[in-house]
Amino acid sequence: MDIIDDLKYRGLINQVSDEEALREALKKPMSFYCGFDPTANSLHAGNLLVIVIMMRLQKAGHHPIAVVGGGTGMIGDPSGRSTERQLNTKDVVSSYAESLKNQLNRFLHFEDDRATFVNNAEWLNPLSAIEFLRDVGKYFTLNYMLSKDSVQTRLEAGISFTEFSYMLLQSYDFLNLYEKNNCRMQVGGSDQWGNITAGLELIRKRGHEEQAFAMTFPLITKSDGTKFGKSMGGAIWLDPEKTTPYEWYQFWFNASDDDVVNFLKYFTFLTKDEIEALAKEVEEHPEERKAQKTLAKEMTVLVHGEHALKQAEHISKALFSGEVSQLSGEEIRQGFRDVPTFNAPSKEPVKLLDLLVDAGVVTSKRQAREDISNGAIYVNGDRRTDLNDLLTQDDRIDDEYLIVRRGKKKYTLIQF
Ligand code: 383
Repeated sequence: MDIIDDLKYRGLINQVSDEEALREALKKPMSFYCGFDPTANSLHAGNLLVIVIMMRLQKAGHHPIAVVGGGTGMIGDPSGRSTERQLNTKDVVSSYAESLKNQLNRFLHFEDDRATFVNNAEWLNPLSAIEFLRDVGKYFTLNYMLSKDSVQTRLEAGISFTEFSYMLLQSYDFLNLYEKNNCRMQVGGSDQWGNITAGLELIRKRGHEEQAFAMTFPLITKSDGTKFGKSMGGAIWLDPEKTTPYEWYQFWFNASDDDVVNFLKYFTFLTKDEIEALAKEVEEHPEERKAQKTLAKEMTVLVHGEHALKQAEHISKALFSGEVSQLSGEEIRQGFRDVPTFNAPSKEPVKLLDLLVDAGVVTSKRQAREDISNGAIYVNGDRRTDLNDLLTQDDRIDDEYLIVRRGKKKYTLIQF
């Protein structure tokens, strides 16, 4: 399969500017780029698809140019948004840009000049308004700019001149990379089609004859209609401080049977045969969740590495079986991030009965007695039925935690 056929099999192509010519051009190594604006201190699951596509193209012998938008991030892309963005300060944008750079570094091979990293602040920040209006603005008609979706959808609610101009900056990037880095293609999500084709327009109008290309990927949709890449707590981030590797693992593990095969196609490097075997498993033994397990595994190794995968699997198993005593402190912090935490006020031995009330596990001593007698209370995975049970420092896991569970799922973490 050539790269275009592979991308097509995976359902990854939304639009291509000239498919036949592109197929031909991709027979030789090609430099291509994708841009990422520093709008937060981390990339998120929504950016990952493009990153994986850049990896696929690199594996196929092409040269990725990863662009961080230190310049464009000062302006704000209106594409795919119904409201004006809040501008960030220069310091914030450049610190975000630094974080994105570090994250992007992990996915592409930069050694031996096999990939390039650039920040568009390099050429956009020194550009004067006069130069910009003469060398870029002059090549675009208002009519052309107004016809773009990103502008059309904002005509009613209003769009600032700043965001309106964004497409010209992205076009200028493409031109600049075409001229200086021999870049012949820009890729991005389907929200970027308007900006990318504006770049093609500029390259053509500036008299360049060698063809440049645009390729976009579909927006990921989920079978239940909810937005991809969001969980109840908000966006799913690549930064382990924002979304722990365990949460990341769970996010993929929870893919529905209707979505999981598509996600395997989009995001993993499994072959067609491997994916089809897993699709069969979904049909025949959905309860085993083999496809989900594979997806979660692949995605966790890709973003967080083998060690993080081992931990995530360990945490998932422990939480599923209730046998939490083998967890390390670090695993507990990951797996119990959303769980209420109570700091014991002293290191002295404490009666379980009192602790349950103090930590807010139950609302009254009477309830605590009832729960203990009924066998509904577990400490570190062990059922505790003794009303006089005393907990000491020796009961702690990893010298730090007691994990109290009431009933099937209600956990409280106690630092003791
Ligand atoms: C900046 C300068 C360029 C080329 C592109 C850019 C960024 C672009 C943009 N992209 C999104 C972002 O940064 O805003 N104007 O969050 C997202 N991308 C990728 C992909 C996606 C897009 O980073 O569809 C999702 O991740 O294109 O929304 O010269």
